[in-house]
Amino acid sequence: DGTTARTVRVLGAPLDLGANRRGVDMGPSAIRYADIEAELAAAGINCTDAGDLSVPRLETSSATSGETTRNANYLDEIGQVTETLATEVAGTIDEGAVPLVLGGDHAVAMGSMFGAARNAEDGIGVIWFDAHGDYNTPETSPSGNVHGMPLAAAHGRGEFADVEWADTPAVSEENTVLVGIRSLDDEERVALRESEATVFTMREIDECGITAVVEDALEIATDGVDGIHVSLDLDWLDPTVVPGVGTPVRGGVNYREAHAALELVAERDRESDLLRSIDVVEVNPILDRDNRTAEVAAELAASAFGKRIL
Ligand code: NNH
Ligand code: MN
Ligand code: MN
Ligand code: MN
Repeated sequence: DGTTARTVRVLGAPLDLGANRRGVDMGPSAIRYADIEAELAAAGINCTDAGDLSVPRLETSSATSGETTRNANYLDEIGQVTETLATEVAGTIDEGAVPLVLGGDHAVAMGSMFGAARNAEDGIGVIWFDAHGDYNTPETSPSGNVHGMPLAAAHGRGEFADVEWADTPAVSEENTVLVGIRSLDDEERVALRESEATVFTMREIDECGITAVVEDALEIATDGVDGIHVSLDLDWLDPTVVPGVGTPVRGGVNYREAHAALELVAERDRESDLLRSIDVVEVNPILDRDNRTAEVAAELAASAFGKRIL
């Protein structure tokens, strides 16, 4: 209705088992240090911080956990985190707040999406801001890193259909939009092409501009559903802007484009309360310079919740 201020609940998810670079588990601390609370306050948001989920540590996990021989490292541990986080996210939404999940590697988005979908009668859509498609499955992944698979998991594709916590898809393919993509693995590309998801690569942003692309994305993602999940992988931005990410890819969006994109999400949310949950992931303080990437993460989150200049 354009007047109700959002209440945001920050959930830290310091997971690093989904990626092969250590340090991303410190993302939640770095984003808090970048004063996400003040950024959100500036956006007029009531914000509470629920602290960090307890997640299994790499030192006490085995790479080939469980009885499976799947090419998906730590999938059992990550599955536990997914279920815990999904419960937190669903509970937060039930209380009328918007969960803001701080990663952690992008595998945490599975918990966000399965949680956001849990009590959504008409389902949810997703906008995936990322350099990567994150559409691998254990049978296609060249790396075995689960942070390259969360969107495929949310669609229940491939072997995820046999995984208990992923066998009911969280998101319909039709309401899934990827934005800013510029790095896909071969089989991942094939899977995306044959899916119903919409992919806007950097080319579409160059050609049509960020505003037109995100407006289209919002249209597609929100069609017929209860709300959308927004997933922001910081490597969506150009590495010159965000040095603190584990898998940088040249040619990303700049700071102003990223702001414009998330401001559009906020603007649409003011009109129609579409934002159900959001996660901000892949901030790696060890690779960062002066906490710059965490600061960008905090600022972009505030933009998504309606921080305005005027
Ligand atoms: N596509 C690669 C993989 O599956 C890299 C994924 N890395 C990401 N995704 N950061 O956003 O291993
Ligand atoms: Mn990602
Ligand atoms: Mn409904
Ligand atoms: Mn990425």
